Amino acid sequence: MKITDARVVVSCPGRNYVTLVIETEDGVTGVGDATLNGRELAVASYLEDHLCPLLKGRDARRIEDTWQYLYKGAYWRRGPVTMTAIAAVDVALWDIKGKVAGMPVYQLLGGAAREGVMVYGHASGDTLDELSSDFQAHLDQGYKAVRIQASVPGLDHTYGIAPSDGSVYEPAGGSRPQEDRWETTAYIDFAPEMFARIRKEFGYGVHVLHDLHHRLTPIEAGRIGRALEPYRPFWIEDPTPAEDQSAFRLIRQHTTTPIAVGEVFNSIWDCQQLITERLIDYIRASVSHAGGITHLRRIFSLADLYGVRSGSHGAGDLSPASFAAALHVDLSIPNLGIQEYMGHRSPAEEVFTSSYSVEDGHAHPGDAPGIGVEFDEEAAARFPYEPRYLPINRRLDGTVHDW
Ligand code: EZ4
Ligand code: CO
Repeated sequence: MKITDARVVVSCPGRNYVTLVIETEDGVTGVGDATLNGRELAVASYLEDHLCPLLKGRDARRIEDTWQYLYKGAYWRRGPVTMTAIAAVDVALWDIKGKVAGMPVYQLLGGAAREGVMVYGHASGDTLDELSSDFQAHLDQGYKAVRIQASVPGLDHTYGIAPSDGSVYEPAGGSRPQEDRWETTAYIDFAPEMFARIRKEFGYGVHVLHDLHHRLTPIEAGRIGRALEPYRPFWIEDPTPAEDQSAFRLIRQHTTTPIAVGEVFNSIWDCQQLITERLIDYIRASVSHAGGITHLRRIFSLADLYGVRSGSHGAGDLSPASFAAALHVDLSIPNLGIQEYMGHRSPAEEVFTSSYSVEDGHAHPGDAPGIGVEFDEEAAARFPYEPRYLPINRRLDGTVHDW
């Protein structure tokens, strides 16, 4: 079954998405997400200029061989651009395989290991009162797990606060990066206050998560983890810059608060030490940034050996094609932890039609053959690419800090 065409569509239905479309000689089409927030065109070029010419004429059925051919064949290993491009090819090929078999991809991965995939939504607010009413709104929608973020008093532009118009949080914007402020001293006592408020009001029957977005030193992270222990977070996410794997030994010495890391990871090598030394509890690698279904399953299998569970990234910058692919993996692996779910900004639904559903705090990929997402290229053409950057962070004295 020869691949006859592979093309890349860059569009902005609510935010920028890069979508790979692969077509076979018998007219079956597969889609994969190649979006890398703020660096979209680099992946588009990697695919268009380097991978698409190699795909034409290959056998679409040979997923593993194509993965190895593109990974080992590049010689230059790993990296977000390469691994996002390979992921898009991999997901598009799984989509084709499912459509040809007449089965949803999760059936090809071994079938459902559970009824549904627990997801967490995002509650946020400029004040703790606003956070609390957003938290209640999530409970009303059926969420069993909710991430909490609130503006830190004294700091401009705290990470993770959704706009008041109700649209999905999206940090990228502007033709130059917005500049945020960070100072750990302003934050370190605020986080326990925020958790105390939520637990006091809503009790312990709901999972509560929090994202530190790579901003602390290891010893600060140890302190925060310990201070939050009485409020039993489901996890604290990305406490320190995640490329320094050995830093997590220090955090582990100080706290039993579960740790989730890995949304910026793109290969198993980024988390080998974190997993095998049991330095984390949840691995947040995603289908679209970590080499597709083929490679993510390898990461989750390694994690399973060490009691580490999955907790895949699922922000709005991962397109419906990635979210759907994630659900097929989540439904079929033995060690699901939780799946992030933010939804997508309108008018993404005019471009992507999806078979997945989210109900009562649990998601299901649906039973459409393939990944269950149809991509409308004509609709996408109505929403041209808009250059946007992720923010940068500065400390109060002006030093550039991790965002
Ligand atoms: O900042 O996806 O847990 N979710 C996150 C996200 C990331 C964005 C970056 O593109 O940390 O909001
Ligand atoms: Co995060």
